[in-house]
Amino acid sequence: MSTAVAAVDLGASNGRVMVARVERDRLDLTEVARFENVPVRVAGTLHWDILRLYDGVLQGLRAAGPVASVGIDSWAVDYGLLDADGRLLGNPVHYRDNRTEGIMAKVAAEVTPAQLYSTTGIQFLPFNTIYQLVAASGSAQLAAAARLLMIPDLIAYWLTGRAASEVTNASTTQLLDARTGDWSLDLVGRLGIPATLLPELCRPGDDLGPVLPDVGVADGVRVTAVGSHDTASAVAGVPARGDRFAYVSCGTWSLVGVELDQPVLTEDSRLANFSNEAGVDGTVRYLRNVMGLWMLQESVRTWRSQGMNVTLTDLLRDAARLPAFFSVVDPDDPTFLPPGDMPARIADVCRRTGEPVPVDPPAITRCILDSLALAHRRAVRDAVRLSGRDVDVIHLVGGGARNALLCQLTADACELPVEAGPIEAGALGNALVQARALGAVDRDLFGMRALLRATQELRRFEPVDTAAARSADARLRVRTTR
Ligand code: LRH
Repeated sequence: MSTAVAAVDLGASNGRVMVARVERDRLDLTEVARFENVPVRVAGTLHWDILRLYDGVLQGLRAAGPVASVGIDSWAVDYGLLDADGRLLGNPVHYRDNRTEGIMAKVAAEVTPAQLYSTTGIQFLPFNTIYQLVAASGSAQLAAAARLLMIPDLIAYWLTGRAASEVTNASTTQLLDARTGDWSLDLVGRLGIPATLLPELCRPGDDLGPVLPDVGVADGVRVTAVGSHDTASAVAGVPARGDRFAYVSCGTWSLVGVELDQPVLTEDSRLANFSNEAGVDGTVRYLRNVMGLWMLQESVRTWRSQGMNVTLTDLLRDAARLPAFFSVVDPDDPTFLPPGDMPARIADVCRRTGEPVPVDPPAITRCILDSLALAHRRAVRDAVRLSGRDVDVIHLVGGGARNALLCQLTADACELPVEAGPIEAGALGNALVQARALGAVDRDLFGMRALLRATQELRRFEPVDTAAARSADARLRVRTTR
């Protein structure tokens, strides 16, 4: 007897509803709906079109057919605010909006970075929820807010009426205490954030209740909390054999790191800007955010808006013919974070650092992929050094696993084999946590991973040419101040 569950996986560029059929030794995944996620700028602020996304979720659930449970995961850090009647107060703001510029320094004046890190263990990224809330302080909207719900929690609330904050995503707020796993009320108080905004925490596998009848879909179907941070579900969906592995969850972002039992809260870890995000089953996702395929997505968008007829297939084919690691940038340069003309910014950074300036789309594509592979190298090496965890293999999961050139370059740059796939690691991790909560599989995290190894298509890339990456890495270290 198989159990069917629906995994809702919302990403920065699209959302998907997938149906997984799970048996003791079988796991099939079918996409039943895919919809675009197009942010909208209103009065100078970049927003998520959350009702359009919710509608996509509802349509997907209608298309899913009978399922026993629904689980929702999405990108991290962003939230909606509800008033005392439970109504949404405006569209959630996009983490790439510039309202948090300069806010990190403001927070540092209240709570030193060392204190903030030793409490939360979270990487300093300008868009973390903590900075978004401080940026919004004094606004009429925040004053009117009774509750804050992260994006997947908001969708779950609309489906069930239950307001809870799932812990893997809550950890990305930079407001959670990494040792206790609870909200840091001390931190929240010091920053003047009303503690009443923060809902009770729940964990992957918790039952959030049935879908309400007036939602009009999947009436009575249970909603189960999953690793609601997409990266948490993707890491649960890494088909690793043991614990000697690093992962690259590669999509809009590359999230690069290792899985641990305990957080690493040292000064060295803070200085290397590593995060201890909460994972499924109490694990720690010790990782760094690397800018990811955003740089390529945004370049393609720019070229198309300039009337160029580029396709990803052509770009990757032409880029593969160019010399390796000829021109590289540091993808973590904050200049690459906002939307806009990416090729122009890459050229500027190359000029500034004395790298050859890539001029045409294939050369720019090549520069992005080489640069990402080098950033993967640095993050894997830092994770190993700072955590003491040795690794024999890198699992590259998510949409980036389709990109054979990036997988090979990552193997070359990291000097380690790369196992690529599954592409849908997030949806699979989401579905397996639900299936386990329903009793359809009786496995721990590694048992679930064995099921993934047995059922999903994986490709292996051995390191071939490691010298070019090594010398480009050395060159980049000298040329950039970061
Ligand atoms: C990837 C992701 C990542 C976050 C970013 C905001 O989708 O969730 O883990 O840092 O989006």
